[in-house]
Amino acid sequence: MERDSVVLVTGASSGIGKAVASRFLAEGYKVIATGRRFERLIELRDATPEDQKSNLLIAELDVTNYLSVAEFLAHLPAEFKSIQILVNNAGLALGLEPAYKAELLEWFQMIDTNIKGLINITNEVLPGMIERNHGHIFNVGSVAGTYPYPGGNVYGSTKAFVHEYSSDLRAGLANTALRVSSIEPGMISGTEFSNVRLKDDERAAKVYDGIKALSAEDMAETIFWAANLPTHVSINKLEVMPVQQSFSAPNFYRE
Ligand code: NDP
Ligand code: 8X3
Repeated sequence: MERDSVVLVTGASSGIGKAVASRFLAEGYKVIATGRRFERLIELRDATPEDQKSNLLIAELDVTNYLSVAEFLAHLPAEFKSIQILVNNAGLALGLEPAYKAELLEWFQMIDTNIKGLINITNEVLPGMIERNHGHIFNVGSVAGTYPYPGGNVYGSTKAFVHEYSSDLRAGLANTALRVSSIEPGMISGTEFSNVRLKDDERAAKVYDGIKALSAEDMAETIFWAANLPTHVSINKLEVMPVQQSFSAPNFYRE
């Protein structure tokens, strides 16, 4: 991608999205950084070096609100209109309870954000990419979409959707130059993921005890690398784990 390309990042107010925004800005890209917490986006802008600030557009955007997504994208300033890279990163897990104790409304919120939010944005950005026959869509999935675990419930299922949707999307774009990549990380520390999931900062911090997990910057580097591969190279799916994370065997209930 050319260094002045426009990158749209959802969920740029913290964690991976924020790191992705900063990574691309540092390389001279124009970045549209979005999220619900506008004050966090202002902090991102304040922390951005002066010479990069004019390349950053921050905007409050809830990906679950289809109408405001469409409205926002229809009224982008001219210099930010031609989005070449879309990083569908906004997402969340809520709860780790067994299914029979889970909150249905939390499940709805995960579906609305991780699935419907992701397709809301994609649907709006795609026509422009097709018109220009140029673009790269990154969907942030998770290893939770491949490997089930107790309490994964609807979160894992939404990430399985991200995995499959990325492939289906790419299949439909087969006669174009567009690329679609499902980026599927394992454990990442230093983001707000576990704080949001567990609603308990102390418990959230313990999740990472004794593990050198991935960082948001590791994922930003991965996405930056994939975006800058030669244009004939497509990373369809990429699973990334910390070395200290791996797989477990199926579980048996014995009489
Ligand atoms: P964070 O909680 O730090 O970041 C999540 C981001 O999503 C925030 O910027 C939040 O912004 C945004 N977001 C949530 N809901 C909405 C919404 N309705 N509209 C717009 N933005 C929204 O977590 P991470 O950085 O760790 O997570 C980023 C992505 O990576 C998620 O999709 C997550 O599932 C995935 N992931 C995380 C892993 C981890 O271990 N941390 C591992 C694998 C995948 P705001 O609240 O301001 O709207
Ligand atoms: C986040 C990784 O393993 O906590 O998607 O589900 S995990």
